[in-house]
Amino acid sequence: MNRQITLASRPIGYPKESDFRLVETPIPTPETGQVQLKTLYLSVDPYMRGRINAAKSYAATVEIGEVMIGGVIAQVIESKHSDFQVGDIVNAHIGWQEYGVSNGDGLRKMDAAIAPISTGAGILGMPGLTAYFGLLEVGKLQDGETVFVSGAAGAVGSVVGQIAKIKGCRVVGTAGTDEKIAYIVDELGFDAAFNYKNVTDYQAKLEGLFPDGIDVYFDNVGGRITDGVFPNLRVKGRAVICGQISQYNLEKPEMGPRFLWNMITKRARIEGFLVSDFAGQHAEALVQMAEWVRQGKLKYRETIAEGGIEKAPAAFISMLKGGNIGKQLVKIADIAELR
Ligand code: NAP
Ligand code: FER
Repeated sequence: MNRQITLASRPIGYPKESDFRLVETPIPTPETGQVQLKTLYLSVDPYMRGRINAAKSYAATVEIGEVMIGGVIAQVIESKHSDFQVGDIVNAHIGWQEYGVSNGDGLRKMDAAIAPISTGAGILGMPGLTAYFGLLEVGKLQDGETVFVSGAAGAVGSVVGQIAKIKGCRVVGTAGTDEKIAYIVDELGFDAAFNYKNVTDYQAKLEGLFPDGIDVYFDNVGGRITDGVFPNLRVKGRAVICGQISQYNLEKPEMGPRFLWNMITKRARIEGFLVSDFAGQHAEALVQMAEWVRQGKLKYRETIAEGGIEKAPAAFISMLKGGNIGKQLVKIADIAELR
């Protein structure tokens, strides 16, 4: 049988495990032009929180009773598709289930010789690409600038800071535990970092850390941390709005200060983006990212929940509450020797 996680109810505030249900269905079999996939790792990501709300935003909402959407790293276990062989490892979008079929659309082959296959959902996948395009294309980062990144120890933020260091920038990050702060400074090479849970006046804290102001702010979290940034932007500064995770589980919208005056005096730019806006350039960016990983210029960590598909809801909730360092994954199965 195939085991799947479906949406049982729409969460109010933080999701609960009871908002999800484990169901068993027959393993789907491939037709001509399709492959059969076995999930090895499942990715749990912040964007999924928005996809289980009733209101559709940039993408379709998951209906009650439907399998949770999401990316996986999977192995081809049967192929009726000329581009894929049994044994191939692919990044696929079959959602939270142990087996699925695909007609090949959106499948990306992984090369285990380059890096462990789990990185295809992290540093060499969607989150890494988000960091790359957000910082370099949207943020138009220039060598030697000053960068502040929120959510700095997560899948996206940890890569943002390291790319900024590769570009010779001064980088400060913020994250929610002292262990994460030590990790990004001591292992990833951030110039400075602070635990946002120990600070109340973010504007003053950032004034101290950036006496000459911030050129690029990479925002993963929004809320009060972000409010503290705008008065500290430099002339021609850029605020790249990648995520607003501090707002995703609120039951009531949070009101903030009116900061737009700063955008006038700093002649600054705020721009949001989706990683998919750059889909046509993902392949070439991954070549560069893989090279940086190979050279040791990009380091990464993964937080991997063990125990199979039934652990996916708990891993998702844990990630939303800060339980992860680097990319949060769920281990589903081992690679098999199939050829
Ligand atoms: P992640 O950072 O690996 O994990 C989420 C982290 O958010 C948690 O570990 C937690 O770390 C932090 N967090 C949770 N609640 C918070 C709060 N109230 N205030 C501050 N931080 C909080 O996740 P990710 O996959 O790298 O995604 C990071 C952000 O990028 C998310 O906002 C996501 O929506 C966004 N994103 C956007 C795109 C795009 O195309 N625009 C693509 C991918 C991701 P702490 O311990 O530090 O609190
Ligand atoms: C995508 C566009 C955006 C995508 C993920 C995101 C999985 C994430 C957005 C967010 O976290 O806010 O195509 O693919």
